[in-house]
Amino acid sequence: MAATPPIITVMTRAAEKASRSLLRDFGEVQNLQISRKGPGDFVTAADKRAEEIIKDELAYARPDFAFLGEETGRSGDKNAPTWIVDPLDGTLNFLHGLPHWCISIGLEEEGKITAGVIFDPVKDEIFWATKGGGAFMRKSRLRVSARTDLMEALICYGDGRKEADVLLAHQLSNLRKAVLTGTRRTGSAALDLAYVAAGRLDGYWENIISPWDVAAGWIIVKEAGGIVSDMSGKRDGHHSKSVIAANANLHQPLMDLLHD
Ligand code: LIP
Repeated sequence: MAATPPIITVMTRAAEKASRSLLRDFGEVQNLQISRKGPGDFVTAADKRAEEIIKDELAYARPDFAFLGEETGRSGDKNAPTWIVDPLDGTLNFLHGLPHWCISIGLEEEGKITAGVIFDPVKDEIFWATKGGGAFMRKSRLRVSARTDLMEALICYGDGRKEADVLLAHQLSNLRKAVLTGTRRTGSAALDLAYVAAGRLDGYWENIISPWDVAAGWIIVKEAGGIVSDMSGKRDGHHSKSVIAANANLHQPLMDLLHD
């Protein structure tokens, strides 16, 4: 087994440091100060604290890199390598004490994602990948599922934004006619992508999403042999505000079905 790439060690260390703060807060969600960023879009002191920890840790390790975080926005030279960070993906799950949330850190260089780490502290799973280096959960290599028939696929979706409700209802109606095994909705885009990479899900899509939700998972799915794009099929579309990921057999059939 090759040694862990240094950049992954930097990202993992930052995620693990923030996880200690998040796990403390997760044990006391009833005391968390909560504010609304928008309808159903909550931010907690836990999100903000975690992002500060990650930002400081990454800045110490790579002072010349820029930063784009869900809570603090963009800072640094726009032409520099850029961290794209969701300090707490699955915020609503977290707020309700549902143990399905994670820390997502992606690295963008010249417009492409070159490294990603997704850390689920509750299940103690760290998914990671580097461009051309393969995808892993800790030391175990990840491969997407081998299913070729949508009828047998387990497909996941996200529905965080009400603006997409009518479109989503139409897409789910199409899907229910073509997929026997049903659908899943977990509330964490980053873990949905990690699970596609791990072969636990055969596909995932979300019509409205943010770059920090998908940056890390974008490369983890690709390096696990999957295909990830925005809903128009753009492969470097992590800023496009939509996402669809699946194994290589199902990406196009799923996208065709959702656009039908
Ligand atoms: C969440 C995503 C989820 C989406 C939610 C929200 P957050 O990210 O992971 O897939 O449906 O609307 O965007 O807000 O928990 O970081």
